[in-house]
Amino acid sequence: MRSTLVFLTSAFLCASGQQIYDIFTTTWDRSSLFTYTNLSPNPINFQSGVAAGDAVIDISPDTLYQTMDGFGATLTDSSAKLMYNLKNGAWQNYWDMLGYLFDITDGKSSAGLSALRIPIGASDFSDSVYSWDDTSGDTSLSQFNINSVPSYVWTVLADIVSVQPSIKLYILPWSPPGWMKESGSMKGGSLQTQYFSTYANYLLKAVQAFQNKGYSIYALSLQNEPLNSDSTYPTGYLASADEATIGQTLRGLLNSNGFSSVKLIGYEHNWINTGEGYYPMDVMGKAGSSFAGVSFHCYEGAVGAQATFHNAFPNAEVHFTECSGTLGTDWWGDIKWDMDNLVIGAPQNWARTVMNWALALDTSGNPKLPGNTGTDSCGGPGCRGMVTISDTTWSVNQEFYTLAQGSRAILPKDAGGPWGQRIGSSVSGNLSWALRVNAFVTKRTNSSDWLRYSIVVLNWNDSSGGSWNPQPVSATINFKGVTAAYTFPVGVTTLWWYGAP
Ligand SMILES: *[C@@H]1O[C@H](CO)[C@@H](O)[C@H](O)[C@H]1NC(C)=O
Ligand SMILES: *[C@@H]1O[C@H](CO)[C@@H](O)[C@H](O)[C@H]1NC(C)=O
Ligand SMILES: CC(=O)N[C@H]1CO[C@H](CO)[C@@H](O)[C@@H]1O
Repeated sequence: MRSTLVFLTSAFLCASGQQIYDIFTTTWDRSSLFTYTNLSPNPINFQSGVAAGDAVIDISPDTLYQTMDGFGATLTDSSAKLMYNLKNGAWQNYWDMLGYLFDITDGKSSAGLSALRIPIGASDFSDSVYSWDDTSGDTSLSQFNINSVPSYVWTVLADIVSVQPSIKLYILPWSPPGWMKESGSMKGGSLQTQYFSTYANYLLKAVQAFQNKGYSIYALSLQNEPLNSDSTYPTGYLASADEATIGQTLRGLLNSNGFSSVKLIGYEHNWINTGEGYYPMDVMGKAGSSFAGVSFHCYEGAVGAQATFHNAFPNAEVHFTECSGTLGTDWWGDIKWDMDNLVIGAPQNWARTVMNWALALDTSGNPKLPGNTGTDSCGGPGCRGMVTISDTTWSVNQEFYTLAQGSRAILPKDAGGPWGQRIGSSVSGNLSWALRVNAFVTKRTNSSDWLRYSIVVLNWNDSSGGSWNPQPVSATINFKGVTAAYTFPVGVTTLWWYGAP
C-alpha cells in the first residue's frame, strides 16, 4: 500500500509538471500591498499548446548569473533610537515590525531582509559626532571603544539578529576619527597620509570588536561616499589611489587576524565615475586582489554604470548599498522607479544586494544630527525611512514593498539552504514594453529536490495616449518547453514554481 502511494505521488508530479501556487502582489492602487495569494487547490499549470499572451516571458534556466546576498537597509543610530523607543513604548508592535521586516522563514509573508549596513561611528543620522576612538594622537588605538555607540544600537541589533540570525552585516565609517584628518574634524576633510596604517588598524579593530560582541562581519568598506566631503556632517574625502593603498594594508591585517572571509568593498558611491580610470575601476585595477568588489549608490548617474564596471572586472562583485526615498513623493511613481532601477535594475546590472538608506525614520525624516538642518544631507522635504515610526506605531513605505517583493524571490527555500541566483529572462510580444521582469533559481539542500524558479514582474502599463489608463497585461511564461498564462495587474508581482533539477 505504502509503495503504491509513493508511486502514485510521483506519477502525479510527472504528469502535472510545474505549477504556480504562490503569488505576492502590490498594486498601483494599493488594493494589494505585498499581499500573498495561495492558488491551492487550483494552481496555474505549465503545459503545452498555450497561445502566446500580449507579453511573452521566456525563462532561460541554464543562463546563470550572480547569487544574491539579499535586500536590506542601514541601521543608523537614529533608526535604532526610534526602534528602541518603540520597543519600550509598545513591545508587541516592535516585535511584529521586526518579524515583518526580517523573518526569512519559507512560507512567511515577511520581507526577509538579509543585509544590514551599520555605520562605524556617527553618520548624519546620529545624536552627536563621535568615532570609536576620539583621543587625539592615539596611534596605538588604546582608547578604541566600540561602546561609544549608543547602547540602543546594540539592543536593536541583538533583536534583529534574534529574528534573522543569518543576516549579513556590512560595516563602514562615514568618516575616520577627526584627529586623523587634515580638517581635524569628522565633518569633511581628508585622511592624512601619516595615519593610513593607523586607519587600517582602526577598521580591523572595528571588525574584532563586533566579533567580540558575537557578530561576524560579512563586508567592510573604508569610507562611505569617498567623493563627498561636507562640513555639515560626518563625511570624508578619500582618493581612489589611497583607498587602494589602505585596502591592501587592511586586507593583510584582516587575513593575519583570522578575518580572511570578511569582504572588502570599495567605492560606496554613485552611479557615475565608472569610465576607465575612474574611482571603482582604479581601486580594482590597483588593489583587485584585496577588494571583493565595489558598491554603488543611486543619487547620480544610472544603474547601467554597474554593468560598465562588471564588464571591466567580471570577477569582481557588485553591491548596491544605498538609495533613499524623499518625503512627499508619489507612491506609485516611486514603486515604478525603484523596481525599474533598484529591485529589478540593480540585480540585472550585477548587484548581489539592494539596500535602502534608513531602515526607520519618523514622519518628518528625523532625527537628524543636531545642527544638520541645512540642505546638505536629506535636505528639502527630508528622507523617508523604509519604516516610519511615530511614537508607539509603525508603518511601512513604498521602499518596503519594492524590497519585500524582490526579497521573497531569492530567500532560501530550505532553512540554511542556498540563496537565489539570477537566471536569464527576456520579454517579447506586443506589450513587451509593459513588463519589467527578472528571474531567479533557488537551489535546494537536497540535490534531488525540485528547484524553485521565481520571477519578479513590474507592470507599468498605467496610461495610454498620455491619459491615466492602468491595464493588466495578459502574459505567458515559457519554461523548458511548456507555458503558463498569467495576467499581471498594474503593480508588482512575485510568483514561483518548482522544477526538476
Ligand atoms: C500582436 O499584434 C498583432 C496585430 O495586432 C497580432 O496580429 C499578433 O498576433 C500580436 N502578437 C501577439 C504575440 O500577441
Ligand atoms: C534526498 O531526497 C531523496 C528523495 O526524496 C531521498 O531519497 C534522500 O534520502 C534525500 N537525501 C537526504 C540526504 O536527505
Ligand atoms: C500606453 C499604452 O500603450 N498602454 C497600453 C496598455 O495595454 C493596453 C492593452 O492591454 C493597450 O491597449 C494600451 O495601449
